[in-house]
Amino acid sequence: MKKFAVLLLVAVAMLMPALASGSQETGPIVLTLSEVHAEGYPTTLADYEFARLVEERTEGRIQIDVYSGGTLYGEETGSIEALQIGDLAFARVSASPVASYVPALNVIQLPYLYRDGDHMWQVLNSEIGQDMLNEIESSGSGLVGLCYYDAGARNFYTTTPVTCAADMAGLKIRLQNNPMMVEMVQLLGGNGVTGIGPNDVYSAIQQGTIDGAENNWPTYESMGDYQVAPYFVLDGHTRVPEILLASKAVLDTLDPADVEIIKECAKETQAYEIEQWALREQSSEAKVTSEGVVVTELTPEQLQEFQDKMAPLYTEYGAGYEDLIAQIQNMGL
Ligand code: BDP
Repeated sequence: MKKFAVLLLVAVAMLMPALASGSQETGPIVLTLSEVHAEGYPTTLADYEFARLVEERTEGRIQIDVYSGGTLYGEETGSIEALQIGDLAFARVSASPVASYVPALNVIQLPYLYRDGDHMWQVLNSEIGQDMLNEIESSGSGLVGLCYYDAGARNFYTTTPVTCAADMAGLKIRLQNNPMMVEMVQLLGGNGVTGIGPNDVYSAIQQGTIDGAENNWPTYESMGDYQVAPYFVLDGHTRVPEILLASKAVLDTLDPADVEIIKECAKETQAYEIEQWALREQSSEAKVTSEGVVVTELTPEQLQEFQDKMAPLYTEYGAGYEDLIAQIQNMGL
């Protein structure tokens, strides 16, 4: 007993200097942010801007390291699950896979919900969008929604021409990990394929595992998918905002004042990303069309066909949110 107490004292005495010097020389808290997009992509630029602001405002107490190109997690569901258990601090993801953890998010990404980008931003910047963001945190998902970013409109692109909704029949289309999106393609008579990260879509098309996918101009261009699936139909089925997520478990370990700074900095990067987005959307469209992509524009009747076929999603995924959907649809009218 005596011997043990002495040993304990010795151990504590040996540890003391280490602890003391550790606290004196403590460097910044280093947090990791996962991003599937490449360097220079609008969301990646916004991630770095977020990291820069946080480092500046916390006077170097918090450093955020951005890992782009899906090097940490090739699939956003992987990063979301890492956030939930506190293995990762931040992930910039699409709202689409987040809906599997926070189902209410499907409401703000229903097909043909918004008239255009301005309408979407009006909704996201209103109480509706902010309530949705808060819902992520209060849902018990272990996730914290920091802000939204723009991701334009999503369109189908394929290895064979699609000129109307009927042409989608039988096509294998890669989708984000979201059952609502899988059903959307099924309603068109196609087969939705999930489990392929955005950086692997190109090779899946090349190998014939899928006949196409769907995305916005910048991702279509940046991932190189246009080289293997050159038919792009402007059906604009969804506008799915991006979300910058944080891990609740990680935020809980920080000084609450620093958490406030993090939240404030994230919000500030939204305008920056929207600016970068507008530029990249234009340049990506110009690039792929100059490189031989066949763009199909739809007549209002043809567009209506896509819309009609997808309408059952409103009943299924909008159940319980009828008033909210009507409020969104009427906003700005
Ligand atoms: C892009 C989003 C990205 C998604 C990707 C996808 O920016 O977050 O992961 O689509 O389809 O538009 O997986």
